[in-house]
Amino acid sequence: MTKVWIGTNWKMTKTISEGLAYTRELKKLAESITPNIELFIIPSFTSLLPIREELSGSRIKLGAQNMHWEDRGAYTGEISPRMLDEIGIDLIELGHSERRQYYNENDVDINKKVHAALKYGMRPLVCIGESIDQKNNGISKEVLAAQLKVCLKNVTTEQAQHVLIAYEPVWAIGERGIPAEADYVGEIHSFLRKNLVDLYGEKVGQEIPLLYGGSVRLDNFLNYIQQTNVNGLFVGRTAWNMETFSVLLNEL
Ligand code: G2H
Repeated sequence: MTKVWIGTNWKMTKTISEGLAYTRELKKLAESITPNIELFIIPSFTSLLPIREELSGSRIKLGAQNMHWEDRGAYTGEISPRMLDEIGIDLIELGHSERRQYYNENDVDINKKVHAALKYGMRPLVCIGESIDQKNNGISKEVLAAQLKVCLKNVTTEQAQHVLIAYEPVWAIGERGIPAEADYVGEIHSFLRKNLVDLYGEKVGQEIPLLYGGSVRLDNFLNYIQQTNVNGLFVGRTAWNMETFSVLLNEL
């Protein structure tokens, strides 16, 4: 059965109590949805430990929104892989465009974080995406190929089996985002798949999950998920509310 990855990044939205209430509802829902869905949630750091406990015995995977690459050190305000490993984190979201835009993260930093995550057995969920200027100038594919190459630098074929990629065009994200055309998403995902096959060979390159994210809504998610090489959806606002998220999950 082909797996479909469906997950949500809560960004900076839910408190611990709000997050726990959401998680309890999602746990119940997870028992009734199709088993081929790999479901994951990515709360804020403050909620990770209580939510880890709440998720005990559940199929829902837990992710963190960011991480430093060093094990420890004088990096005020940062969280290390050692700390996340202690909580029992399954995956780490790295390189979201909001991290790149507001905190100057670049592909070289993301590559260091990818290696740190792999060292601790956590799956990196690497986010890549082009800006509207890059798209309008016709260089989306060059930009994405470069992001992929640098973010995955020195990642071996064996390690690549644990990597997930999320394509999130910057212009499609958030309140002001314009939802992408499904055909465009399909074309980009096929391009990314080819790049992954070039990097890691046919078997591993074909198996790396490619998720799509950016204004995924109830009126467009089926169009995205039906595209070849779209292996999942990375959802923001539509998944923060259980009323809408349950509709999406039940229709897959
Ligand atoms: C993009 C997405 C979450 P939204 O960041 O992956 O958010 O669906 O709200 O555009």
